[in-house]
Amino acid sequence: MGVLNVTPDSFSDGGCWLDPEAAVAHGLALASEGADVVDVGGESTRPGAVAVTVDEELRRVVPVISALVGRVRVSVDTRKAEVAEAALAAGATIVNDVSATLHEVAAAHGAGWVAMHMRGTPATMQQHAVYDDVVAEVREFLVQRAEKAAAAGVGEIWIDPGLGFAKTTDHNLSLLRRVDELVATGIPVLIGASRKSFIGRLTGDAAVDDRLEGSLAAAVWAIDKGVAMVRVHDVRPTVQAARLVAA
Ligand code: HH2
Repeated sequence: MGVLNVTPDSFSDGGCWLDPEAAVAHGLALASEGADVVDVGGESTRPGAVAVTVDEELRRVVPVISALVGRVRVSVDTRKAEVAEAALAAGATIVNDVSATLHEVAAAHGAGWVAMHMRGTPATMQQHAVYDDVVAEVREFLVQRAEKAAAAGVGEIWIDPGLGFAKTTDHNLSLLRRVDELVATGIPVLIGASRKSFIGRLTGDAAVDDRLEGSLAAAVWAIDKGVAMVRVHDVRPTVQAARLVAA
Protein backbone atom coordinates (compact mmCIF):
# COMPACT_ATOMS: atom_id res chain seq x y z
CA MET A 1 0.00 0.00 0.00
CA GLY A 2 1.60 3.26 -1.15
CA VAL A 3 0.92 6.43 0.86
CA LEU A 4 -0.45 9.48 -0.97
CA ASN A 5 -1.11 12.33 1.45
CA VAL A 6 -2.98 15.22 -0.18
CA THR A 7 -2.33 17.45 2.83
CA PRO A 8 -0.23 20.47 3.73
CA ASP A 9 0.87 19.01 7.08
CA SER A 10 1.49 15.25 6.98
CA PHE A 11 4.55 14.38 9.02
CA SER A 12 6.75 13.16 6.18
CA ASP A 13 5.32 14.34 2.87
CA GLY A 14 3.06 17.24 3.90
CA GLY A 15 2.70 19.80 1.13
CA CYS A 16 4.37 17.60 -1.53
CA TRP A 17 1.16 16.41 -3.20
CA LEU A 18 -1.38 19.11 -2.34
CA ASP A 19 -1.63 20.08 -5.99
CA PRO A 20 -4.06 17.55 -7.57
CA GLU A 21 -1.95 17.02 -10.70
CA ALA A 22 1.18 16.34 -8.64
CA ALA A 23 -0.83 14.00 -6.41
CA VAL A 24 -2.18 11.98 -9.34
CA ALA A 25 1.29 11.75 -10.90
CA HIS A 26 2.72 10.53 -7.60
CA GLY A 27 -0.08 7.97 -7.19
CA LEU A 28 0.62 6.60 -10.67
CA ALA A 29 4.35 6.51 -9.89
CA LEU A 30 3.62 4.48 -6.74
CA ALA A 31 1.53 2.07 -8.84
CA SER A 32 4.28 1.71 -11.44
CA GLU A 33 6.77 1.00 -8.63
CA GLY A 34 4.61 -1.95 -7.57
CA ALA A 35 2.02 -0.68 -5.09
CA ASP A 36 -1.11 -2.87 -5.19
CA VAL A 37 -3.12 -0.14 -3.47
CA VAL A 38 -2.65 3.64 -3.35
CA ASP A 39 -3.95 5.07 -0.07
CA VAL A 40 -5.27 8.61 -0.57
CA GLY A 41 -5.62 10.75 2.55
CA GLY A 42 -6.72 14.36 3.00
CA GLU A 43 -6.22 14.78 6.75
CA SER A 44 -3.00 14.33 8.69
CA THR A 45 -3.32 12.06 11.71
CA ARG A 46 0.11 12.83 13.13
CA PRO A 47 0.17 13.44 16.89
CA GLY A 48 -1.38 16.83 17.61
CA ALA A 49 -2.66 17.33 14.02
CA VAL A 50 -5.50 19.82 13.58
CA ALA A 51 -8.73 18.30 12.21
CA VAL A 52 -9.92 19.47 8.77
CA THR A 53 -13.53 20.05 7.73
CA VAL A 54 -15.48 17.54 5.64
CA ASP A 55 -15.64 19.99 2.73
CA GLU A 56 -11.92 20.59 2.73
CA GLU A 57 -11.12 16.89 2.96
CA LEU A 58 -13.53 16.12 0.09
CA ARG A 59 -11.99 18.89 -2.01
CA ARG A 60 -8.54 17.39 -1.49
CA VAL A 61 -9.20 13.71 -2.06
CA VAL A 62 -12.15 13.18 -4.44
CA PRO A 63 -10.57 14.59 -7.65
CA VAL A 64 -7.37 12.65 -7.01
CA ILE A 65 -9.27 9.41 -6.35
CA SER A 66 -11.38 9.88 -9.50
CA ALA A 67 -8.25 10.32 -11.60
CA LEU A 68 -6.52 7.24 -10.15
CA VAL A 69 -9.50 4.85 -10.31
CA GLY A 70 -9.17 2.34 -13.13
CA ARG A 71 -5.39 2.67 -13.09
CA VAL A 72 -4.65 1.29 -9.60
CA ARG A 73 -6.70 0.06 -6.65
CA VAL A 74 -7.47 3.02 -4.40
CA SER A 75 -8.15 3.18 -0.68
CA VAL A 76 -9.26 6.28 1.19
CA ASP A 77 -7.57 7.12 4.50
CA THR A 78 -10.26 8.91 6.51
CA ARG A 79 -12.10 9.06 9.83
CA LYS A 80 -15.23 10.64 8.31
CA ALA A 81 -18.26 8.76 6.98
CA GLU A 82 -19.05 11.50 4.41
CA VAL A 83 -15.54 11.33 2.99
CA ALA A 84 -15.57 7.54 2.88
CA GLU A 85 -18.96 7.61 1.09
CA ALA A 86 -17.76 10.10 -1.52
CA ALA A 87 -14.50 8.25 -2.07
CA LEU A 88 -16.29 4.93 -2.63
CA ALA A 89 -18.78 6.63 -4.96
CA ALA A 90 -15.76 7.93 -6.90
CA GLY A 91 -14.43 4.39 -7.26
CA ALA A 92 -12.19 3.72 -4.25
CA THR A 93 -12.64 0.13 -3.05
CA ILE A 94 -11.14 0.14 0.47
CA VAL A 95 -11.87 2.36 3.47
CA ASN A 96 -8.65 2.71 5.48
CA ASP A 97 -10.32 3.68 8.71
CA VAL A 98 -8.07 4.96 11.49
CA SER A 99 -11.21 5.39 13.65
CA ALA A 100 -12.28 1.75 13.15
CA THR A 101 -15.94 2.87 13.09
CA LEU A 102 -16.88 3.13 9.39
CA HIS A 103 -17.64 -0.55 8.69
CA GLU A 104 -21.26 0.21 7.78
CA VAL A 105 -20.19 2.58 5.02
CA ALA A 106 -17.88 -0.10 3.63
CA ALA A 107 -20.65 -2.71 3.87
CA ALA A 108 -23.14 -0.51 2.02
CA HIS A 109 -20.72 -0.17 -0.91
CA GLY A 110 -19.37 -3.74 -0.92
CA ALA A 111 -15.94 -2.27 -0.20
CA GLY A 112 -12.99 -3.53 1.80
CA TRP A 113 -12.34 -2.07 5.24
CA VAL A 114 -9.24 -1.59 7.39
CA ALA A 115 -9.80 -1.39 11.15
CA MET A 116 -6.89 0.44 12.74
CA HIS A 117 -6.35 0.65 16.48
CA MET A 118 -6.12 4.12 18.05
CA ARG A 119 -7.21 5.68 21.34
CA GLY A 120 -8.64 9.19 21.54
CA THR A 121 -8.02 11.37 18.51
CA PRO A 122 -4.78 12.44 16.82
CA ALA A 123 -4.96 15.59 18.98
CA THR A 124 -5.16 13.63 22.25
CA MET A 125 -3.92 10.11 21.53
CA GLN A 126 -0.49 10.36 23.14
CA GLN A 127 -2.19 10.86 26.55
CA HIS A 128 -3.83 7.44 26.15
CA ALA A 129 -0.70 5.35 25.61
CA VAL A 130 -1.22 3.24 28.76
CA TYR A 131 -1.71 -0.54 28.54
CA ASP A 132 -1.20 -3.60 30.75
CA ASP A 133 -0.52 -5.79 27.72
CA VAL A 134 -0.57 -3.71 24.57
CA VAL A 135 -0.58 -6.67 22.19
CA ALA A 136 -3.45 -8.49 23.90
CA GLU A 137 -5.52 -5.29 24.25
CA VAL A 138 -4.98 -4.23 20.64
CA ARG A 139 -5.73 -7.74 19.38
CA GLU A 140 -8.95 -7.97 21.40
CA PHE A 141 -10.12 -4.57 20.15
CA LEU A 142 -9.37 -5.39 16.52
CA VAL A 143 -10.97 -8.83 16.60
CA GLN A 144 -14.14 -7.34 18.12
CA ARG A 145 -14.28 -4.66 15.44
CA ALA A 146 -13.66 -7.22 12.70
CA GLU A 147 -16.48 -9.42 14.03
CA LYS A 148 -18.83 -6.43 14.09
CA ALA A 149 -17.88 -5.57 10.50
CA ALA A 150 -18.34 -9.15 9.32
CA ALA A 151 -21.80 -9.19 10.94
CA ALA A 152 -22.62 -5.94 9.11
CA GLY A 153 -21.69 -7.63 5.83
CA VAL A 154 -18.16 -6.42 5.10
CA GLY A 155 -16.48 -9.12 3.02
CA GLU A 156 -12.88 -7.88 3.00
CA ILE A 157 -11.56 -6.99 6.45
CA TRP A 158 -8.01 -6.00 7.45
CA ILE A 159 -6.70 -5.29 10.95
CA ASP A 160 -3.89 -2.84 11.75
CA PRO A 161 -2.36 -2.25 15.21
CA GLY A 162 -1.85 1.46 14.43
CA LEU A 163 1.85 1.93 15.19
CA GLY A 164 2.37 5.39 16.70
CA PHE A 165 -1.33 5.95 17.44
CA ALA A 166 -1.53 6.17 21.26
CA LYS A 167 1.63 4.05 21.43
CA THR A 168 5.08 4.67 22.89
CA THR A 169 8.22 3.38 21.20
CA ASP A 170 8.10 0.33 23.52
CA HIS A 171 4.47 -0.33 22.58
CA ASN A 172 5.36 -0.15 18.87
CA LEU A 173 8.24 -2.57 19.42
CA SER A 174 6.04 -5.00 21.37
CA LEU A 175 3.45 -4.92 18.58
CA LEU A 176 6.13 -5.65 15.98
CA ARG A 177 7.88 -8.27 18.13
CA ARG A 178 4.59 -10.13 18.71
CA VAL A 179 2.83 -9.32 15.44
CA ASP A 180 2.46 -13.08 14.89
CA GLU A 181 -0.26 -12.95 17.58
CA LEU A 182 -2.28 -10.66 15.30
CA VAL A 183 -1.52 -12.83 12.27
CA ALA A 184 -2.76 -15.86 14.26
CA THR A 185 -6.28 -14.36 14.35
CA GLY A 186 -6.56 -15.39 10.70
CA ILE A 187 -7.65 -11.86 9.74
CA PRO A 188 -5.21 -10.30 7.24
CA VAL A 189 -2.90 -7.82 8.97
CA LEU A 190 -1.83 -4.44 7.58
CA ILE A 191 0.99 -2.53 9.25
CA GLY A 192 2.28 1.02 8.82
CA ALA A 193 5.73 1.66 10.25
CA SER A 194 7.07 3.76 7.38
CA ARG A 195 9.13 6.77 8.48
CA LYS A 196 7.41 6.95 11.87
CA SER A 197 9.11 8.74 14.74
CA PHE A 198 9.90 5.56 16.69
CA ILE A 199 12.10 4.52 13.75
CA GLY A 200 13.89 7.85 13.99
CA ARG A 201 14.33 7.39 17.73
CA LEU A 202 15.79 3.90 17.31
CA THR A 203 18.21 4.94 14.57
CA GLY A 204 20.06 7.75 16.28
CA ASP A 205 17.41 10.44 15.86
CA ALA A 206 17.31 10.03 12.09
CA ALA A 207 15.33 12.83 10.44
CA VAL A 208 12.05 11.95 8.75
CA ASP A 209 13.65 11.84 5.29
CA ASP A 210 16.44 9.61 6.61
CA ARG A 211 14.37 6.66 7.86
CA LEU A 212 14.27 4.46 4.77
CA GLU A 213 16.58 1.74 6.09
CA GLY A 214 14.75 1.51 9.43
CA SER A 215 11.41 1.48 7.60
CA LEU A 216 12.59 -1.34 5.34
CA ALA A 217 13.77 -3.35 8.34
CA ALA A 218 10.33 -2.99 9.95
CA ALA A 219 8.57 -3.96 6.71
CA VAL A 220 10.79 -7.02 6.18
CA TRP A 221 10.28 -8.10 9.79
CA ALA A 222 6.50 -7.75 9.46
CA ILE A 223 6.29 -9.55 6.12
CA ASP A 224 8.44 -12.40 7.43
CA LYS A 225 6.00 -12.78 10.35
CA GLY A 226 3.05 -13.10 7.99
CA VAL A 227 1.75 -9.53 7.72
CA ALA A 228 -0.22 -9.37 4.46
CA MET A 229 0.19 -5.70 3.54
CA VAL A 230 2.56 -2.90 4.53
CA ARG A 231 1.66 0.79 4.22
CA VAL A 232 4.76 2.66 3.02
CA HIS A 233 5.95 5.91 1.53
CA ASP A 234 8.91 4.33 -0.32
CA VAL A 235 7.27 1.76 -2.58
CA ARG A 236 10.09 0.78 -4.92
CA PRO A 237 12.62 -0.26 -2.25
CA THR A 238 9.91 -1.94 -0.17
CA VAL A 239 8.70 -4.00 -3.14
CA GLN A 240 12.30 -5.10 -3.79
CA ALA A 241 12.73 -6.08 -0.13
CA ALA A 242 9.38 -7.91 -0.11
CA ARG A 243 10.36 -9.86 -3.23
CA LEU A 244 13.53 -11.03 -1.51
CA VAL A 245 11.58 -12.12 1.56
CA ALA A 246 9.11 -13.98 -0.64
CA ALA A 247 11.93 -15.69 -2.55
N1 HH2 B 1 -0.50 5.75 9.65
C1 HH2 B 1 -0.75 7.00 9.24
C2 HH2 B 1 -1.92 7.29 8.52
N2 HH2 B 1 -2.79 6.32 8.20
N3 HH2 B 1 -3.43 4.05 8.25
C3 HH2 B 1 -3.20 2.79 8.65
N4 HH2 B 1 -4.06 1.82 8.32
N5 HH2 B 1 -2.08 2.46 9.37
C4 HH2 B 1 -1.17 3.40 9.74
O1 HH2 B 1 -0.17 3.03 10.43
C5 HH2 B 1 -1.38 4.75 9.34
C6 HH2 B 1 -2.55 5.05 8.59
C7 HH2 B 1 0.22 8.09 9.53
O2 HH2 B 1 1.15 8.24 8.51
P1 HH2 B 1 1.07 9.31 7.30
O3 HH2 B 1 -0.14 9.12 6.48
O4 HH2 B 1 2.34 9.24 6.54
O5 HH2 B 1 1.07 10.72 8.02
P2 HH2 B 1 -0.07 11.76 8.37
O6 HH2 B 1 -1.05 11.08 9.25
O7 HH2 B 1 0.70 12.87 9.07
O8 HH2 B 1 -0.71 12.20 7.09
